[in-house]
Amino acid sequence: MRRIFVVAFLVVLVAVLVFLGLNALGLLPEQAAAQAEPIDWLLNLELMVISFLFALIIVPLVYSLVAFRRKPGETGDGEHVEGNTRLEIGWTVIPLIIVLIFAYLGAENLGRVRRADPQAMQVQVTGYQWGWQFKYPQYGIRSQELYLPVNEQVLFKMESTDVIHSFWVPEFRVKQDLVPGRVTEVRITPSRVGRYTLMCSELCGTQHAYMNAPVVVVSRAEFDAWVAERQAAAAAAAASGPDAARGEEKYLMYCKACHSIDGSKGVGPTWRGLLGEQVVLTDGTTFIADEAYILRSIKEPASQVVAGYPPMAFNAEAVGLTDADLADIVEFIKTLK
Ligand code: HEC
Ligand SMILES: [Cu+2]
Repeated sequence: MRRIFVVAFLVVLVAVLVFLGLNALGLLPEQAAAQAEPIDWLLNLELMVISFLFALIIVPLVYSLVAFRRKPGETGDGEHVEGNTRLEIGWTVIPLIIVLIFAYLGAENLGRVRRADPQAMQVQVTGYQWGWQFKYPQYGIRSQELYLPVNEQVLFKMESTDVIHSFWVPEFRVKQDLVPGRVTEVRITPSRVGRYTLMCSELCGTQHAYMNAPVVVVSRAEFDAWVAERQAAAAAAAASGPDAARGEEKYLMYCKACHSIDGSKGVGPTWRGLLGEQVVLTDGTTFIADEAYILRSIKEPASQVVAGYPPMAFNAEAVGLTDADLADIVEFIKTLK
């Protein structure tokens, strides 16, 4: 009897210490979305149960090793034990009940995380190798930075132009895959003003590790000011003609992963000296690269594949590049002698 009390006391003590230890590790980044609360609550509960189960197994095991070890001179066999029906029913039924409780809590929790606000602002997310593009259909703007107003639910509609990517801001907790050929959704209500990082969390090729985008959560007033600024910039860009400096910005955002401008070979051919250069296609045709060829290469990459390369796996239209953007890029390519 005394032994049982000692073991029970040690189980509780070790469980509490393990739980405090796990908490002290600081496993989670700060909470910055309403959806993070129920998720963290459930995780915390699971950590408690895990700590207790750990203690329940390890403490009696270690205690038995020490308390019941062979005494000097003892040579006989141990006592023969033939099953224990009550114990076996107990250790089947109790875990079953715990698992069922967690199934219920998990489902209830998922319901809270998915709760939809019909007023939610929509943002269209496009993931591509290797970057992110955000469109705000309500405001007619697009951006490489994800600006969000605080305390308002956002409905993300997500598409991939190539392979599977995954949308994840650790501070928001929820994570959703982008799957080519369909639209996936996730709802997030940012709850804390600040700067975060969106990262792709599905291995998607050589530049996967750099497939990040800044996330900026601001007040509604600041968000509106940002929208107005983006709209004005887009209008100004449309009014002026093609511009090499803007083209360079777009190159850095969309094309740099595969095309160098210093003559080195990447996933795709370098752009240095591209205009006026002799091009050899996979079907053997050769010609001198002009503006029309460059534009066609971007818009219909499969129609003319440069010899020695795979077809370009990049869809300019899908990531939201307009004809004006492409004209800027061609203007930039012209400067690369
Ligand atoms: C995922 C990698 C990748 C990205 C991103 C990419 N390209 Fe390409 N690109 C290629 C490959 C591979 C080729 C060669 C095969 C072909 O011609 O289709 C190519 C070929 C080209 C060519 C023809 C080049 C030549 O030497 O004849 C042009 C022009 C071009 N890309 C423009 C662009 C522009 C503009 C962007 C950004 C808006 C871009 N590409 C983004 C991979 C990429
Ligand atoms: Cu990715």
